[in-house]
Amino acid sequence: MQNTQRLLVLLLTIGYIGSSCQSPNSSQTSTEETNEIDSVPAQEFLAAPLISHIYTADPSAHVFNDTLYIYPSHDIESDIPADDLGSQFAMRDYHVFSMTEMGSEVTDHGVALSVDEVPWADRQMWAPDAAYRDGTYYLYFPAKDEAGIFRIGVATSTSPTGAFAPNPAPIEGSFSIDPAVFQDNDEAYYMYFGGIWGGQLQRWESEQYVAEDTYPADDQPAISPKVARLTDNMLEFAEEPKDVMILDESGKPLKAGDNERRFFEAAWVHKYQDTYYFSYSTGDTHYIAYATGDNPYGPFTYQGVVLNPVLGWTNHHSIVEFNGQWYLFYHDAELSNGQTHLRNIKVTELTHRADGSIETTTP
Ligand code: FUB
Repeated sequence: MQNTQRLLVLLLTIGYIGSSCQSPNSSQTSTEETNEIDSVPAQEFLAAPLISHIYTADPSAHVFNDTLYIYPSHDIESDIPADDLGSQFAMRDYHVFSMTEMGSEVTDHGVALSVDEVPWADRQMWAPDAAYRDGTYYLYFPAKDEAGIFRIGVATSTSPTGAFAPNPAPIEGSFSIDPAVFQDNDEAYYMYFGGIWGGQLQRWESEQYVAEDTYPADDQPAISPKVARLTDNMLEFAEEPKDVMILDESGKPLKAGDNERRFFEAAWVHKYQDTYYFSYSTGDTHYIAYATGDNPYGPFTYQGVVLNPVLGWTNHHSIVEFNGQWYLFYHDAELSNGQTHLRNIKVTELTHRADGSIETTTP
């Protein structure tokens, strides 16, 4: 890693520890109600927050009927102490946002789904995604059940903005976090998912849940994200989830100790000129990285960095084409002055170079 990048990661890590030590009863407690969010100077950032009346994160953007819809997490204050499992991310509902064109006003369509409406879900509604098929919109979301195990649920609506009606049980065979649904040209839909540490992927390595965190040795292949094609009704996995292999330049799986490149969470797939781009967060090294392949199952070969570290510990994004321009949606913690669990979504243009590589964005 270059020295400047090391410094940036160090500063962000310090910021994380500092923010997690702040009292939840600090002045930020009332910001959601009063809309008085103190912000650090906007000129230090590449982009301004898209929304400032509530905290939002993990923006999954899609274009439906020529309108851009954003399906983010809704961050909230919590008195749960911060830890490496992300217990402080105590979100309880989702809002949907829309923009008729880039730069236009962002409309908040209100609560689209609440944890209180989902029979199987108990807490922590983390990063969602959405899809459309045959007149129905699908909202996919992770949440912990009463046993504290992350599962992935689905809810449906005839409107892209909801309200969404949840299925009574999570998707059978689902686990971990951060679902991202990609529609290929042949009308097949694939769900990518998974996250280590608080996302619990490391607890499923033996294909059943083990309430203990075991990680591969640094010189062993890293834990892989998962992919499963969805059934035609979009409500179930059509197959057992498979490993998404991310390879290095010599065709070997990235190693568990390769923290700057290995998968951590926040999977996303887009297709550009017949190439499949699998992008993801490297978690504790704070990058959005990407790897490319020639089919939706991979393997994908590591290519580089889409987004450098943001203010706040987590990095999470989506990539979408809207009116002929590609965009990178992401979040940082500008509005909360770096409080990692109180984030705000942003957008900037994304460039594919002539050789297909992606220009790195510094936020
Ligand atoms: O928002 C909660 C979690 O933080 C998400 O699921 C992760 O991707 C990270 O952004």
